[in-house]
Amino acid sequence: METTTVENRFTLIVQGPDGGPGEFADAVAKGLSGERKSIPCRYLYDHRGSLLFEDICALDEYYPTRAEREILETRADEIASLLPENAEIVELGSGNARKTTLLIESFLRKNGRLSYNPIDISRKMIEGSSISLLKRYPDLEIQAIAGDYGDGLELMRTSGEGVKLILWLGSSVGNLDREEAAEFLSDVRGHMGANDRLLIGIDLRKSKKVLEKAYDDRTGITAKFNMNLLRRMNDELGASFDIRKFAHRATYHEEEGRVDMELVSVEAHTVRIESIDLDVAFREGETIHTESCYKYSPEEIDALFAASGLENVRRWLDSQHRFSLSLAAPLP
Ligand code: AVJ
Repeated sequence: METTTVENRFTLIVQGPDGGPGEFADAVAKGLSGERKSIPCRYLYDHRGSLLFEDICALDEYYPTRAEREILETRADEIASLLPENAEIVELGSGNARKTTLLIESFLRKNGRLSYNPIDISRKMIEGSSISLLKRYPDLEIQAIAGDYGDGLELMRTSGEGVKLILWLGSSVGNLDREEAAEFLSDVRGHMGANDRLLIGIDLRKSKKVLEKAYDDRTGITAKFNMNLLRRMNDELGASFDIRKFAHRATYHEEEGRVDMELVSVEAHTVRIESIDLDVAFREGETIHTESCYKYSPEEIDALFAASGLENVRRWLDSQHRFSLSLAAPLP
């Protein structure tokens, strides 16, 4: 009997750490000096933030993860059947890859073997999830990249011969504004061959009530996730944020189809950030914008694809029509 070790089925490429602490410092200096304070949302996702985000995914109020998993549970075999036998999977922002397991199993059942190429910014996360997948599935091979999406896509173009199924799950596209989303997907499109496909999960527009609860749960996990940014500035930049002086707020702007997450200063006060030699004055009620989460109608998804050189091959919704999973092909 032949046994394969995990090691000879695993390759990890680590892209140079982009920016490091200096980059965070620059972003904070820029984001907190202007008239309207904001910090780019990717800084929410340090290791502690990523773990809190995993907790968010298990919340009653946070339906997107369950809705997307429901679609994958019922459609993974069908998705596998729409791709040729030599197809490999490339995943953008794989995280703990829990939902991906459903697809991996369908592809393995159908094709006997599978090459899986996850890309994630967190080396710790990608190593951990890769090792556990390889232990579970002896016919799986993993070439992982710890880096950003751009690094990953570039490497995908030069490596691998099979048809690619690119996964972008979890409505991560919602963090980009609508124009940036079309730019990024055009970029993805540019890296796709004629037979490659994109499987993208996108959260749908829905009632303000449901959305605001999803981003402000009663147990306060999302608040903790948002506040973690203040802790991160304290730990990494020598800032002196008193987290009791800020409150978490999530507001759905119906017309724009966007949830905004903010930190609201509950009183007028000044915060010193030592490493960037900055004193930041807050008025009572003043906000720091920390994340935008765009929601789409089915028509807006079609428009997004059209603007990106993609066409919809098939679209699936969960039973409550809260979330969309689309298989898209490059337009010639
Ligand atoms: C990671 C962008 C998909 O918008 O639902 C969840 C982020 N922030 N709760 C989302 C998030 C607070 C999440 N995405």
